[in-house]
Amino acid sequence: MNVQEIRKDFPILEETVNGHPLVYLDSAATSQKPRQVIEVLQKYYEHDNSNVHRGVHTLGSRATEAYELAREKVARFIRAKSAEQVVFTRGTTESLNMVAYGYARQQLKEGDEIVLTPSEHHSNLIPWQQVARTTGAVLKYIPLQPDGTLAMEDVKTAITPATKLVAMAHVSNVLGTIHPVREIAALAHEVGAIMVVDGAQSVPHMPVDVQDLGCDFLAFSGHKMCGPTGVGVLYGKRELLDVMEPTYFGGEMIDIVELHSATWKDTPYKFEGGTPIIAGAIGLGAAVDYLSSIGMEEIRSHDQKLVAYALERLSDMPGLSIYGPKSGVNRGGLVTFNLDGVHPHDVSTVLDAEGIAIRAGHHCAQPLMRWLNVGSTARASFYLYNTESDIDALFHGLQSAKEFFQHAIG
Ligand code: 7TS
Repeated sequence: MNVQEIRKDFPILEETVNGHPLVYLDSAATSQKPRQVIEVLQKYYEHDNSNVHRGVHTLGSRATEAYELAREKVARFIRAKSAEQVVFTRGTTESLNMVAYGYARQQLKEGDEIVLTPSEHHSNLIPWQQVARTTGAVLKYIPLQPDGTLAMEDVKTAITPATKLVAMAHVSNVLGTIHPVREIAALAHEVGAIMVVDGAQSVPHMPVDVQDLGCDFLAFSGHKMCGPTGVGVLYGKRELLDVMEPTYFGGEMIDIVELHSATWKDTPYKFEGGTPIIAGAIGLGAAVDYLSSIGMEEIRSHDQKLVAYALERLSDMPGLSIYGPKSGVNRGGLVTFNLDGVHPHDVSTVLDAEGIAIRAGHHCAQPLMRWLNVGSTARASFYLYNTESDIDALFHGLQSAKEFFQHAIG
């Protein structure tokens, strides 16, 4: 993998920010977009733009073909058995809400248990709280080990015959922990529960094979994997998508409409009411082509190298606390930290003055912040276009932040 060549694909990396070359370390929030994706979007709007599945005119057929081809590309990317198991959504949040509203709210009843972890992103937490509120199901949490990982013994204790649904992130957006979702899915299936995987931070960064993982649903977002914003995916097992209710009702998702009733199309169309996310899906197809041309194994090992280097450089810095597993081997490409006595927003502001973009805040994981006993944290996250020199820039930026605040505090 030639990172210097890859960097040339990303026009935004030529930006200067506050007089410095941009060092973009916020890909877990959203990734940058390569020219190959931007060009496909531009070409679509300039040459093929039309609504899909409707008109019989030439542009309509071209747009429909491109949209359905994108679905096939995504299906191949996650090794789904068929393209019909790929539903285009607005992103991970919408995908998870669709499962909560269209599946769990219909299928769960009082006393059923939903098993989660305390490190979930709010979008894999609040939908299940809503399901619990309306069905009387109960939320149960697998405790975290001190480094944020899960102990299999605790997973086995949490999953019982009352469990109907297990939901967790494949990779935590704060701790970088990679959860053993394949093993956990097998435990869920032993008791007849389904496994919902939040793949927002895994699908962009490592090979994900839904058949190998055995997950029942997988949700992810296009914008974190070199694709445009506003598009994401819900993958589901066919038999579950067949019983799952649509969330939105209206044009294009129907089969026959009478004055007092209607029937739906088959999956995935029954979930894509209204004009779908046409350009977004086509852009996501281009992103999948781009990532595949580089290779997900290569991207994963690049992330691993960067995170190991970041942990090595940052762990020696006095006054810096790093959260999550201490080794880069079984960890996603991000490092979350705090600098003693300095608010993460201030850390981020000082770094921004040097052109370095990181994220500061609660990362949509307030229960996890409480578990870490902090209000917020700073986070640097890496992707295929980052280099060790980006991490060196972070290290020097953090040193200047430390000096600046030590001086300011006196
Ligand atoms: N799940 C995880 C694990 C995430 O990291 C995110 C977004 C989501 C769900 C929601 O994805 P969306 O595309 O629907 O918004 N995470 C982050 C983040 O860590 N910083 O900004 C967004």
